[in-house]
Amino acid sequence: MTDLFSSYQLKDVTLRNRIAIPPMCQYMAQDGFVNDWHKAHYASLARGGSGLVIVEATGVAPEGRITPNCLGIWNDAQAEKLREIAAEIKAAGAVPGIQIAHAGRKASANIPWEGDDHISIDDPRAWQSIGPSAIAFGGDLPRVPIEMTIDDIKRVQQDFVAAARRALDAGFEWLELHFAHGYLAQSFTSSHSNHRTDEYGGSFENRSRFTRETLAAVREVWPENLPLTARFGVIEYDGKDEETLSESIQLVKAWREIGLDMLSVSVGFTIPETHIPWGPAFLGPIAERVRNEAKIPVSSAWGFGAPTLADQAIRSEQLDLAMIGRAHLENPNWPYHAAKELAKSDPAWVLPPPYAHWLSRYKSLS
Ligand code: FNR
Ligand code: 531
Repeated sequence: MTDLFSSYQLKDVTLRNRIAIPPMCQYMAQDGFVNDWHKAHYASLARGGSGLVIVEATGVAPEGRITPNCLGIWNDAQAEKLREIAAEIKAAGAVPGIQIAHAGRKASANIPWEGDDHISIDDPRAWQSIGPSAIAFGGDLPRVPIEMTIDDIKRVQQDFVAAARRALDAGFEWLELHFAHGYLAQSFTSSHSNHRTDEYGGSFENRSRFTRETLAAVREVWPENLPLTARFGVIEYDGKDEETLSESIQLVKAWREIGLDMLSVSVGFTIPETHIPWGPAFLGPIAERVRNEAKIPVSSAWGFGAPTLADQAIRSEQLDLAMIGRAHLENPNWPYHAAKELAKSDPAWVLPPPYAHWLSRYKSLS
């Protein structure tokens, strides 16, 4: 019986269990470079015992970052430093993944604990954002992006290709394209944010062209034997859910034919006015529907932090991987605690030997 601690093989990569740590921005970079914060952060997460650790949204271009403190992989020097992160994750026994991203109209923002809003235009740190149309997200991100020309579209698609090449050279074995959360790729697919009248706008076929072309271009350079995945908001909770979901499932089928190996099912976050039914594992049934109808392996996040919920999602074949995010910020050793709660044998040996040897003999004093 497959459960949370069963191994998982996708292409030539095998994960030691079904626990994945989704990308989580740290907002601690300068000029896109990783530093000691990221090295300690990712080493600590990987040593906690998960099967896959996906490095946070990493900008494929300077203007593709969300904030000035986001990671980048638009140059070789940044990739050279990211090599150390991939090596730390691998040394701890997890598979090193990375998410490459372009923030589109949500770019040029303050970090969350400094406002989470657009940086004022007279602030030297601000930059002009771009998007499918000159339509702002709204709310705290009111800046109107410049509508991308066809040349801009081709340039950004090539930025994704170059970023994929650098990620491979840096030793990452799992690539995730950030097609979700209202950033550039998601904003092309949504009629809320894309009012173009050329071949990249109008019909869903046209609105999803950016993602299909970008995926195909990255597939050309990403090795066939390594997982090429994407994260996509399949639903917006904007009142048009059935329509959006069925369009999304058609698109995921098209991506599968282009060469997508797994989908990380998420929410669109394309507009501020939505009614998201937050709750434990709320996306599980949506992910299961995508898995069954698009016939592609899926992962999903959003409230799977209770070990029994994550385990049940795997046992019931709702998910192939359970993404456990904030619960890992709360406790980097979450897999160890999950193994104990799920009464796995020798739970301590989910951790590296220097911890496992002692914890396997240890009765907590609390
Ligand atoms: C995130 N999330 C996120 N998602 C993504 O696709 N790329 C990213 O870089 C980030 N960054 C990020 C930073 C922080 C601090 C948080 C809390 C979240 C979303 C994250 O991957 C995950 O989907 C959510 O946190 C929901 O899962 P949990 O936290 O309920 O397990
Ligand atoms: C979305 C989020 C919303 C509510 C709770 C947690 C996370 N994320 C998206 C992230 C950035 C941080 C906020 C990315 O996709 C980069």
